[in-house]
Amino acid sequence: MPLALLTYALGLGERKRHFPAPQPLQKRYDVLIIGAGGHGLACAYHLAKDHGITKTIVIDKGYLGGGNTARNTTIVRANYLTEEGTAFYKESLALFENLSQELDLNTMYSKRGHLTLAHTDAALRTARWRAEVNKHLGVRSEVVGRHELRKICPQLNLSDEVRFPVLGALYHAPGAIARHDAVAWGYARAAYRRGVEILQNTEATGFQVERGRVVGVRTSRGTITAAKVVQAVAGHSSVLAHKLGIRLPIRTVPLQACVSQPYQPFLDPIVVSGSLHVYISQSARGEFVMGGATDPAELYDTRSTLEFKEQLMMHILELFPQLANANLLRQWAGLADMTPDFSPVMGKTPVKNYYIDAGWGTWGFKATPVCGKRMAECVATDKTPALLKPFALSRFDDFDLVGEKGAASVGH
Ligand code: PYC
Repeated sequence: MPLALLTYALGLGERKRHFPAPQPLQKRYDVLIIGAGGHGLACAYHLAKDHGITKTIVIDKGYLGGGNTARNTTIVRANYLTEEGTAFYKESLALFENLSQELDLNTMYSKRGHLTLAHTDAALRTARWRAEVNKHLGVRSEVVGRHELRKICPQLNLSDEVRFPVLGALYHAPGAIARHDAVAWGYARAAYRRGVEILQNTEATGFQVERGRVVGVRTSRGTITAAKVVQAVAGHSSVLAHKLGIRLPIRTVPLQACVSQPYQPFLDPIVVSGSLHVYISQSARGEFVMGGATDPAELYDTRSTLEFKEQLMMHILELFPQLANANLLRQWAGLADMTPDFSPVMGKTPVKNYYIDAGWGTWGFKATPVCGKRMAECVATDKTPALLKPFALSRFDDFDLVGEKGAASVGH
């Protein structure tokens, strides 16, 4: 047994903390970020690194990276349907590729290729549409037929003797997976090293507003004053914004997922079937990471259901009958904040000095680096970066939506 582990187990020697114990609160912060998930922490990091703003505090009602950051299936891709979505996620993918070096922590980023299966002519048409938009913006995506599919994913059941035979797929070679908690911890550590404070178990309970400007946040540990406030609380966005009188066009539904026990390497690409309500990848540890559709009703609850598991397994086995004897290890749920156009909401709000990062639906993890970087720019300069402009909250008043439902991996 390594000596460090032994001394730790026996309670000898000094225990090394990854993050220091919280210090007494400062009188006033330049920026207060509500939500210590990947997005909030990435924003804090980029405020410090790109804009020299280090008097920042990140608070969370739970623990660091314990919300949706810990409750997703870690897929990273840029094969969206709209130009706005594709350009945004293209930048995220580029940032992800270099993230381990940037944060000096292995995020276990693993490029696998991403297949969206088409079982109908309509699905093939959407795949072609996405491929054209993606190529136009310099993102690698192409429609492949069954012959190529067999080469990319020989394990896939391409038989015609099934309910919905596979006709082809959208193949997105840069599609990848990463280690979700490494991403959150990496940003937290890098932000902390630049002077950012992180306060866990501290809930935002209300706001202090003076003459239409937010000037502080009431928390379970008292009021914290700040010049600017950012909310990044996926799964609870409308509840928090409502405390400030901001109405968000969001409905919140659980999104369940599960992993199997670890198995030998079997599946390289990430495989998605919108029609069958299935997505699956195999992690570096060998676990099959799987999910399907969002729950049908609005709910703020992360319970797991047997019904979800049964439906999902039925569909998984249509695509991969070889997994019939695989054992499930764990099941969980996150909370998906769904907007009407399936695109996020980022940038300024009607309340001065209050910025919002919300509405991620089922694809927030893959946006962590770009959202952090661009939200930091927005907060620091008070100007909305070009990449964020299409995702303004005001688009729902202006009827200028960014319809991304066709790029969902998740059934709705
Ligand atoms: O957007 O790729 C995705 C995704 C997969 C599972 C949840 N979201």
